[in-house]
Amino acid sequence: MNVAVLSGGVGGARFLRGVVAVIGSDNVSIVGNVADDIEVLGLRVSPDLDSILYTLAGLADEERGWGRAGETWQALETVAQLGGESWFRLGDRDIGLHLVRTELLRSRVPLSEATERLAHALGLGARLLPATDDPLRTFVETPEGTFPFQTWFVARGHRDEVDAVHYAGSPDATAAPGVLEALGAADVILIAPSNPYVSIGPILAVDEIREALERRTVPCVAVSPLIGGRAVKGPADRMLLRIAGGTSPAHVASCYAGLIDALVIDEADVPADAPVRLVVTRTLMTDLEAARRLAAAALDAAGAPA
Ligand code: FO1
Repeated sequence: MNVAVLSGGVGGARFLRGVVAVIGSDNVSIVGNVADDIEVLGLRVSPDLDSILYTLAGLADEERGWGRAGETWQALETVAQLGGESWFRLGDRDIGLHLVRTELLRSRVPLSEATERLAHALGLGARLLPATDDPLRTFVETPEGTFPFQTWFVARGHRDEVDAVHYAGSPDATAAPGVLEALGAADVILIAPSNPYVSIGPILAVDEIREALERRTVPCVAVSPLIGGRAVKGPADRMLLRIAGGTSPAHVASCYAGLIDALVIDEADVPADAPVRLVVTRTLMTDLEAARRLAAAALDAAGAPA
């Protein structure tokens, strides 16, 4: 069975670990968000792809939610001492990966190929595909102004309410090599429990990818990132409240209108009045076993034997 998963960073990466635990890594293709990528200190950082790489390679700092475990910060301390840009915290080990990626991109290797090389070097079995090789960046519109994603998220601590999100570059972005093939070959498509606006939204803003989901002939199941209407981490609940008007399963499902056949929700959410079939289970991924159970529930909701 081939499974394609659309995924953002932290929550998505944990879910992916569960998917891989259920069906093995060889048949899993991941379409990752690149719209929160950022250039820092001349280095190209792809936070969501890196969260997936580190998590599936067993290198992630689970507690912090981003970057590598056992990280040290000497390079960044030096940067700060010298008056360089240090608001976006890059650890020493993490910098090693960004150096390799940046060098590859500078020598005109596309992001998809650079990611494949990094994934191979880290021993990933699953295929990790950036949604696009083209420039695609999330901007958030707030009462304080419009900000690039990481300025709002990290520098401003995502405190500003968000009125709208837009994805610069989306009209011209095409799916990266392998993405449409992976979606076309999938027996099941899953949408990880990631933020619908800033993690999955940019992937779906690539027309070819959205159209592939609209045209799908196989089940597509999303997992809600909310538990009892609240985000486990991050601003998804506040964004849904302000942009979609609420945090019920129906509001989450509305983000994926026409694209999903079922939504997996938590026991703490009320399964009423949603435009798609709702499947209730425990969605908090406290450990690998919980992630495995959630992945199995999502696959089951798609009618795929786990
Ligand atoms: N998140 C923070 O809140 N502060 C940081 O300084 C920070 C640095 C960082 C460096 C590399 C990386 O891969 C991720 C990093 N993140 C940081 C997380 C990241 O900005 C967000 O969690 C994702 O972009 C949201 O999907």
